[in-house]
Amino acid sequence: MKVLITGGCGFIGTNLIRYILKNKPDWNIVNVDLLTYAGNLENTAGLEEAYPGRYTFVRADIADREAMASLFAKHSFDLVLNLAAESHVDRSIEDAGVFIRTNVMGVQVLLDASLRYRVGRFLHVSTDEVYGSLGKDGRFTEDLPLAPNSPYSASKAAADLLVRSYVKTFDFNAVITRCSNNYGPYQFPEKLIPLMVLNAYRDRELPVYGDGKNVRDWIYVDDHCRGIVMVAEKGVHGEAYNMGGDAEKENIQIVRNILNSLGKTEGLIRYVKDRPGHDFRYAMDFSKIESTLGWKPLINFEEGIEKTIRWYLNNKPWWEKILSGDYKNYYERMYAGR
Ligand code: NAD
Ligand code: TDX
Repeated sequence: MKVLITGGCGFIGTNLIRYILKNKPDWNIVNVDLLTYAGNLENTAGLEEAYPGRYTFVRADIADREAMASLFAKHSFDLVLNLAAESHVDRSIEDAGVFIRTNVMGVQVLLDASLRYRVGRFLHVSTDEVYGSLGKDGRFTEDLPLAPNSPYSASKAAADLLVRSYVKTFDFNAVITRCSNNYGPYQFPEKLIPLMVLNAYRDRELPVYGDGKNVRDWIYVDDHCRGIVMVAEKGVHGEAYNMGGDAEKENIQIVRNILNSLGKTEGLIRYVKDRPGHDFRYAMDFSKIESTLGWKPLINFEEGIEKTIRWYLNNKPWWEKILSGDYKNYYERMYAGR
């Protein structure tokens, strides 16, 4: 089985590649990543040697039609798992352009290449944010209308609709996964949990947006990866599947949890100006994937957050290179003259 994973040098992609190499011995992976600020080649360092013949890295842009055509022509992919994206809401508020390019036009390029080169199945990794925001009650179900509120979530919703249109128009074999907030090893320290862990560890202020009462449903990244593989294998053509961690928390609870775990005081908390258009609450109804495919999250929040905090404490060189900007030179060091 020949699998294309896009965005495999990012947070979820690198965890997914490791999960597949370990658990699916007959899946061989080509990882295509542009290595934007969020892509770190050190995340996948050593995998070629550890899994001979099963893992290949290609640096390319999913929105580059010619590059994708030659890649798809060279490999006959049985499966495409599309994770490449601009993924940070705050950045999309500053500049939406690159979000439209990668998250919408990039998906169109991949869909066209997959159709032309007869890829067996296409799995598009989407997000809970496409549904918009919830009040205090209720959960997102797959049949809700899409109502995104940030340029990031609008670009992801546009991609979902493009995928849907290829299913309907071309009978294209695609499935969509929509997952809640992930956390775990290798998450770029711009997102809430790693940012707070690293700031607390270094006795820096913890910037909490608004009153800190916005709610997210947190899932440990391995649970998401297991679900992606399950949907790729068993999901019904044309369907979307929600995943969630069954762990709703206010942001301020997360921050307090991290401070406690690191033995730091709440004096580090600083309430800052709210994010514009800040979604109040996300919560996932994942009964569809549970009843039809037998998936549910296995790692509870208390266990997952401790594992995550420990990972950051044990991997200081990884995040120090990111904070200093050094990680961006890794590609040049590794590949110069090759
Ligand atoms: P990330 O930002 O950590 O990684 C994104 C990766 O995509 C990076 O390696 C980057 O270099 C690569 N990339 C960006 N633009 C590219 C392009 N034009 N061509 C090729 N590669 C490109 O993101 P993540 O958190 O790992 O998220 C992965 C996917 O999962 C995204 O599609 C995101 O929308 C979705 N998702 C994320 C979460 C979450 O909580 N992080 C939750 C649900 C869904
Ligand atoms: O410094 C911060 N302070 C703060 O209060 C940051 C970075 C975030 N927050 C708040 C905003 C959100 O309510 O924490 C919450 C989580 O923020 P993010 O980590 O930026 O995640 P979110 O905006 O919820 O989006 C995430 O989940 C869905 C991912 O980044 C997306 O890629 C995914 O699709």
